[in-house]
Amino acid sequence: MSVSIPGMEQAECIMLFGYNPSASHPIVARRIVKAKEKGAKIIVCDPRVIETARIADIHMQINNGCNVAFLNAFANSIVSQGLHDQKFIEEHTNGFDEWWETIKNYTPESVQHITGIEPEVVHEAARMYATAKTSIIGWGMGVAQQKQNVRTVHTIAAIACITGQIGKPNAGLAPVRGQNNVQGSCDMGMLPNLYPGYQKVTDPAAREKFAKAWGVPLERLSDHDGYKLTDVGHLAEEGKVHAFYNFGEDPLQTEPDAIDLARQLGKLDLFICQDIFMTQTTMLADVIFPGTSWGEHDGVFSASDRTFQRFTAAVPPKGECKHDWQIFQELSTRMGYPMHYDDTKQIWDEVRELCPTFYGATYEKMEGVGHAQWPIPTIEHPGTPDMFLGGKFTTPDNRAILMSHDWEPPTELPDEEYPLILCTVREVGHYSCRSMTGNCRALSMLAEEPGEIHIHPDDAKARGIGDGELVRAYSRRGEAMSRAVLDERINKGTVYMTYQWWIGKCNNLTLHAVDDRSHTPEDKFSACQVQAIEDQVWAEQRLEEMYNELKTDLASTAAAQDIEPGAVPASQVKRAMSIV
Ligand SMILES: Nc1nc2c(c(=O)[nH]1)N[C@H]1C(S)=C(S)[C@@H](COP(=O)(O)OP(=O)(O)OC[C@H]3O[C@@H](n4cnc5c(=O)[nH]c(N)nc54)[C@H](O)[C@@H]3O)O[C@H]1N2
Ligand SMILES: Nc1nc2c(c(=O)[nH]1)N[C@H]1C(S)=C(S)[C@@H](COP(=O)(O)OP(=O)(O)OC[C@H]3O[C@@H](n4cnc5c(=O)[nH]c(N)nc54)[C@H](O)[C@@H]3O)O[C@H]1N2
Ligand SMILES: [Mo]
Repeated sequence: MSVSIPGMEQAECIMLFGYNPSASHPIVARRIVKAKEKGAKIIVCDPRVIETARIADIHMQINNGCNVAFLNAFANSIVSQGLHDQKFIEEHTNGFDEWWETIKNYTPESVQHITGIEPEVVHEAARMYATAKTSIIGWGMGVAQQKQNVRTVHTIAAIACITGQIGKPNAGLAPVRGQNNVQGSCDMGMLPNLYPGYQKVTDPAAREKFAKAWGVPLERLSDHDGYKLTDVGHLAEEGKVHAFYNFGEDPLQTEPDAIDLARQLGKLDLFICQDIFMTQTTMLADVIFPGTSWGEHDGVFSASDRTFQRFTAAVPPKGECKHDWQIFQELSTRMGYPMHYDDTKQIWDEVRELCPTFYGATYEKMEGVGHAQWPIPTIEHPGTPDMFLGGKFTTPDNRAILMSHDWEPPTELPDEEYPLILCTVREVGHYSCRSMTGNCRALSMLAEEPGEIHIHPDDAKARGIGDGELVRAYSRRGEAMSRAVLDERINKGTVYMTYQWWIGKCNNLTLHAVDDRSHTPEDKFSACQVQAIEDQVWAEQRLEEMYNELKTDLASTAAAQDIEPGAVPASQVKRAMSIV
């Protein structure tokens, strides 16, 4: 994020683009409500009538998968109405003319059939965004989980630049992250192309610095980018990846085309999982390392807005569980590279020493409810709520590069056989792979298997589906049982599932198509069909059976693990595969 989350409250205009904070990030949602109370204009651009749409000044219920077409039209409207900031463009950006070469072809009128939005509404929203003193665009998975995700981000950034809605406090870009510490994993270099602190593995100076600090010969540190998570399955299949160490991730629940992925991961020679619960993925593992949970360890989380916060353990670890960092350290030592830290502070201080942007974020500064917001290059530095102030960007000439792209349709469009668009999202009561919230009784009372599929009443009627009935959803890849919710807040022709459910697993249906740069899967768009189930009594019983079977399997794998560590019998693997 270029802005800070508290700063959102001060903005005069907030545009949410494919982000549903009231379900996903209630704390951010509260800031938006407060901004509204202070008089901010709210624009929501989402194919659903999300909660924030109810307090929005303008809600544009765009068609799914139209992002780049819509944003190009929005940018076109800004320039056509003369709302761009000529001075900012001249002083702080490069490439305007080339950018306009693409954008000029996207009038709101010419793409209305793609976006579904009346041109006058686009013009009004463009005026609202461009003329406010400070505007923020917030986006989430409605942008990230699309084929054109990186291109969409370029387009959004260019819109902020041509209007000068960046480079001043409380105006700019708010791409929110997922979990409490997704930002932290990126900050710490858990990316295939970066060391901690956003230092490129391909940068010889960075490589030399880390090799020296870690006391290893230069050639032991890779000089090229590694593989991305979404590549692991097919690389295992092709025999290019033999071992996979999976840390805090349940890909068989959360990666697309999960049935195929289970088959691919079955080809690994060695599969290690490090988790705090049994999951469908740990069931496939040869070795499971039990880690401690957030209540049992301490460390530092980074929020989406680059804020480091310390957290402390509430209770001691149970049984054989170890802290994640201790597991890594012991493993490393046994593999011939002795590693020893006494505590997380020692690790953190090493991070600070090696990452100039984080240097001033000391444990002392983060004592109690203290925090530190990077870039924070010195001990005295107050931290940076707003980046790029004065229009100074992190390019060699400090000028932003304007980038534009043509719109491309999503990979798998609906057709006669699979006439519905499947869009997969979040819900308020459950979390990601549900290993954590699914083990919480209170939350299970709120929502339980097989989860819901939201369908427009017209689409339900055409299929003889009643509200609350169990249905069969299927695609070219697989199927899942789900419970229909008739919902007028979604657009006709699209169904919505959340990806939390094990029996109602939408990732049996989703498509493994990834953006060519980030390799993020296109979870927001694939084609499917939904079918009524005639015998609802049978379906309810079948649901119960499948759920109990899966829970029993998870428990028995855990028990087997106790007796015979590291040796999951082949029968176990087969069973796990038949469940997914
Ligand atoms: N309760 C709960 N909270 C969570 C999570 C959870 O599982 N449960 N998960 C966390 C994680 S990992 C993340 S990444 C965040 C994500 O938080 P969000 O970004 O809010 O995630 P989603 O609900 O997947 O998608 C956001 C919106 O994108 C819209 N959308 C779909 N297709 C399009 C499109 O083509 N264009 C546009 N403009 N919008 C579209 C959807 O209608 C949806 O409202 O939430 C986090 N918070
Ligand atoms: N169809 C569809 N699929 C999606 C999405 C979607 O919108 N649609 N969203 C995607 C997104 S944005 C995300 S971020 C992913 C999330 O997907 P995952 O990362 O797979 O799911 P999580 O539930 O966040 O957590 C993964 C595992 O971490 C474990 N864990 C929790 N705390 C700790 C710890 O301290 N140490 C260790 N070792 N393990 C721990 C949990 O028990 C859990 O099994 O899902 C993606 N999948
Ligand atoms: Mo996420």
